[in-house]
Amino acid sequence: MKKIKNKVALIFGVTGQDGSFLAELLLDKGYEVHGVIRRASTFNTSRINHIYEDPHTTDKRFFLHYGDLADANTIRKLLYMIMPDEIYNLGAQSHVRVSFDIPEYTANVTGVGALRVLEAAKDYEEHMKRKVKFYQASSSEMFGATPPPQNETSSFYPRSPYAAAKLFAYNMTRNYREAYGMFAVNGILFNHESERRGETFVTRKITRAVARIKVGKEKKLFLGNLDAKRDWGYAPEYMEAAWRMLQTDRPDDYVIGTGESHSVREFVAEAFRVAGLGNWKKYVGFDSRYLRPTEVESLIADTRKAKKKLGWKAKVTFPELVRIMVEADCREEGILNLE
Ligand code: NAP
Ligand code: F7E
Repeated sequence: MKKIKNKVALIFGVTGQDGSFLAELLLDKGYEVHGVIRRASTFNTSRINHIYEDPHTTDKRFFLHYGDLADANTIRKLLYMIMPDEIYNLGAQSHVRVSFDIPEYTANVTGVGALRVLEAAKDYEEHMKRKVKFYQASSSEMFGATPPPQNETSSFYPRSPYAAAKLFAYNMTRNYREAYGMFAVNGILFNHESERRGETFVTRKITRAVARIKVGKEKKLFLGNLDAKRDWGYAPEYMEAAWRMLQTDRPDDYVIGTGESHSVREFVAEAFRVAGLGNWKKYVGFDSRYLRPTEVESLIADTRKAKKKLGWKAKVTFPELVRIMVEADCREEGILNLE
């Protein structure tokens, strides 16, 4: 890979699934990478521990800073201190179901948090006479009830506080681009998963349960709506797309997905099949706690623009994704071979 020297990136949400893959990708490309982490009473850096070297080594290129998307002062201070070329805002209260329980907090962090970063970036550009590129982690959830396939020109119809907050952040990103000429882009990413996916999102909940059932630690998996359809891809590939968006000549918004959709039921069936557990219906129960007051029924990405302008296309297929995740969770439980 060609190394890009002397570029500095700042990542909000570096401890999350995507943040950890993006940090790896940028370090591989030769960037100096700064990540913002939240103070927590327990360790929250498990996804990035493997790339966080000894702070005393001399050629260190990965740095962590305390901060929070609810804290505008610190965001501003970090920008002036780090002087990044690229900012990736991946930070969010990202759980759709939870956003119905904590709507105000979700609006503050997922929505206004993006505005805080944009405002700090605008201020920084004006005062430092330097340009900084901004990436906003927008979401297919913003399409909500709009029928598939969805692309950059589809209308938005958010169905949760999370989606409404993301739509606010999306619109602020566009507005800062148009009003102040900033290089600000929205990556409208459809669901992307991995062995690092949070344990309460449905894919990881399923693959983790499958592995635990396989070793006898659990007997049953309780889920909500099995009919919902999602366009599921593999997270590391999506971070490559995010990076490419900031390397174009002109800031724009892009839909990123596989173009294929599967139901939660299909994911369950495939995961139990890969693990060799037989009929999944024996193991899966229904719990209404996992239903949402308003559901997003079906998402399928139309990614023609990303293919044309970014030369990006998803490679990992649905069965491959399920296998990657089931095998990783089985390894966690000590099962090294599923054949
Ligand atoms: P994730 O695993 O939930 O990670 C979210 C990150 O945001 C974590 O690092 C988290 O820190 C951080 N964060 C939460 N609240 C914060 C706050 N108040 N201040 C600063 N940071 C905060 O999410 P992900 O799957 O990697 O997704 C990355 C981004 O893309 C999110 O914005 C998500 O909404 C969006 N998105 C995700 C998908 C998807 O399918 N994965 C699709 C479209 C868009 P802690 O580790 O301390 O909690
Ligand atoms: O739900 C159904 C649920 O929580 C997927 C986030 O990354 O992607 C993610 O949001 C589907 C929904 O992801 C359970 O009702 C059934 O229809 O894995 P999820 P999500 O809501 O699609 C978007 C693009 C983002 O931007 C978000 O940040 O699965 N479902 N039973 C369940 N979901 C969960 N979590 N748990 C269940 O037991």
